[in-house]
Amino acid sequence: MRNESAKQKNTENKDLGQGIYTEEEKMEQKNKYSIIVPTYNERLNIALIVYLIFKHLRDVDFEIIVVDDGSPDGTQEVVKQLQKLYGEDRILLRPRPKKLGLGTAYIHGLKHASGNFVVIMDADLSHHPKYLPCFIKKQSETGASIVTGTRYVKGGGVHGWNLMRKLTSRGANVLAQTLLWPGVSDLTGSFRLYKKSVLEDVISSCVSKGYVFQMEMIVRASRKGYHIEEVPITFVDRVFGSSKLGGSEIIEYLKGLSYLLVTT
Ligand SMILES: Nc1nc2c(ncn2[C@@H]2O[C@H](COP(=O)(O)OP(=O)(O)O)[C@@H](O)[C@H]2O)c(=O)[nH]1
Ligand SMILES: [Mg+2]
Repeated sequence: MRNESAKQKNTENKDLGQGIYTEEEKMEQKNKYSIIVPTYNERLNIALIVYLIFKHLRDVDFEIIVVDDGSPDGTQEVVKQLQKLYGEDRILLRPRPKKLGLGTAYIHGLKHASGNFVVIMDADLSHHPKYLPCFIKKQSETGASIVTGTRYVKGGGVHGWNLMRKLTSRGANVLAQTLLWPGVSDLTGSFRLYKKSVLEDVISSCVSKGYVFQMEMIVRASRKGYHIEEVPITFVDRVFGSSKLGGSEIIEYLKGLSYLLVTT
């Protein structure tokens, strides 16, 4: 009973703006999310993704770190415009001179992150910012070290891929599942939220550079015993620009998989 009325009083006080919060709520308010977005030729997508992040993360402290690898399409010019609009403290542009690959782009972005949580997501809208609140909620409910978006459970899926691409992705995932047993349903996805310290730890033990990086990260995290939770997401194929996934990446993936198999 006493608890009940204390709770009620607490709510009333908050309504009056007197700022009395529970310990848990205080923690949530102190959290800051650094959203790392690697870009290569994303001029047509970057403004939209930034707009959507701001739209969906209203009561959250966050910064967006764009790691652009000297995109010839002028992505950085658009980012500079966005900085004028939203502020340089909310949109950080941390470019590199040339295309150096995704794995090192994350490491580079992470160096500039000031949040205690880091989100990694693609710029091409395949990872919709509407899911960000679900990631944050799942993390705060479970205390997980990593929350990963998954296409392969109920409620998740893939939209806009042809059969070949679906089979490639599914095949890559099933192959890795059977060989590595990581206890996570989507290994090759890259829409994830990490505690910053966990990301720093896991990233420093990863060796791969290309697409296999995503898988290496989650397999190593799982081997290290970190608490990983999943949220279902629908992955929508990019509308603007083109994917950088090609035959050579598939070969690299298979090489990476074999490597993980013998080293983890
Ligand atoms: N900085 C940087 N970003 C990259 C590089 N390669 C791909 N990206 C970005 O990484 C994200 C995923 O790449 P994408 O081509 O969409 O891969 P897919 O979704 O697997 O087809 C997108 O935001 C790309 O712009 C790179 O070498 N450097
Ligand atoms: Mg993509």
